[in-house]
Amino acid sequence: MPGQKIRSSEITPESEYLLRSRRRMLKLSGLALGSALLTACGGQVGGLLASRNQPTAQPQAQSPGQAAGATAIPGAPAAPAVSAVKTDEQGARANSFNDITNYNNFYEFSEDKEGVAPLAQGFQPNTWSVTVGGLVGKPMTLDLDALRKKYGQEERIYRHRCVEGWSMVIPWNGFSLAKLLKDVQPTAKAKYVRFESLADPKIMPNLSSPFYPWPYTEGLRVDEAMNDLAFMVTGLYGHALPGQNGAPVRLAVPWKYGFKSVKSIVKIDLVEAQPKTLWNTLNAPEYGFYSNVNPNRPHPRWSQDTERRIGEADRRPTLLFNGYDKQVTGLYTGMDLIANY
Ligand SMILES: Nc1nc2c(c(=O)[nH]1)N[C@H]1C(S)=C(S)[C@@H](COP(=O)(O)O)O[C@H]1N2
Ligand SMILES: [Mo]
Repeated sequence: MPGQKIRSSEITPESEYLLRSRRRMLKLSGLALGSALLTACGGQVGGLLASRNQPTAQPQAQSPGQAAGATAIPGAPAAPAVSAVKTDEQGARANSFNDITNYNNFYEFSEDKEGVAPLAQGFQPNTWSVTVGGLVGKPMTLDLDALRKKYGQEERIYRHRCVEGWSMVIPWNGFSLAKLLKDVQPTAKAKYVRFESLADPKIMPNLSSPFYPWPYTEGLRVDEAMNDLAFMVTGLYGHALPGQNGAPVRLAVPWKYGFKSVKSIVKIDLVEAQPKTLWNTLNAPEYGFYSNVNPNRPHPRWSQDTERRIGEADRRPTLLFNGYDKQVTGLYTGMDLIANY
């Protein structure tokens, strides 16, 4: 995709803080600096603040049929039903299929955003299933086909804001998480939902990294999870969800930073206590449990005031709750959003 490459070094990766502990470990183990381990976090600390506004090509308007390498969803309608929920920004154009599928954070594969897609080729998830259990009346295990048959597919065009300071507009296909949760009948004790990603070392090379408490886990409060915006994603641009975007099913929680939108989900549990999450376990001061998009609460190492929309030259202001305030402020009435970051 000539002219559309966005270098990973333009942003400050979430993995950046690991650099120091890696240096220490490498020193201890007597390995030379500059090894392949370090190049994964090639960006400089503060790279975001250096504001490299390099112009990139505008995303091409691309119909799903033109998307290279995309597979049709078996049994899915050619054009998924367009949602009654108007979630797209006025005048915003969705990012191209190429942008969305070649610039990815999926650390189980790689810490290099452009390195994920090649590694996730041939990722064949159709036989995987998702188990929903814990504090529920009716536990369920469903594979991708069963999920699609039971819950259908609608389109949601959502803004996606990564904590690293970049964003995209993505036309997802899927269904509201609330539909699935209602079906399993959470008990009165259930206060949180815990999500767990696939962790298969045969297909995910970076699971060998000792720096992460795999498997990738995330969590939401039950009322957040029941908000209609919380979306179970099974497709993209009318196609099966590519491996690099979190096949067979991933979450999209558009009012929170991207890392809350857990990929390749194999397990969903209703639980009583606030679940541990991968990023919060690694670095609690930087990555809180809530992680609502909030320009008023800087990340300890960079501002969250603005963002770079992939495909745009200039940074744009970041909005509270990523602009979804009308739909979600009710969830946080009376809560201090800085203390509960
Ligand atoms: N299992 C898992 N889920 C994950 C991640 C990951 O590394 N592993 N990265 C998160 C981050 S930081 C972001 S920004 C989004 C990226 O989603 P995308 O590649 O589809 O844009 O996925 C989130 N979900
Ligand atoms: Mo992210």
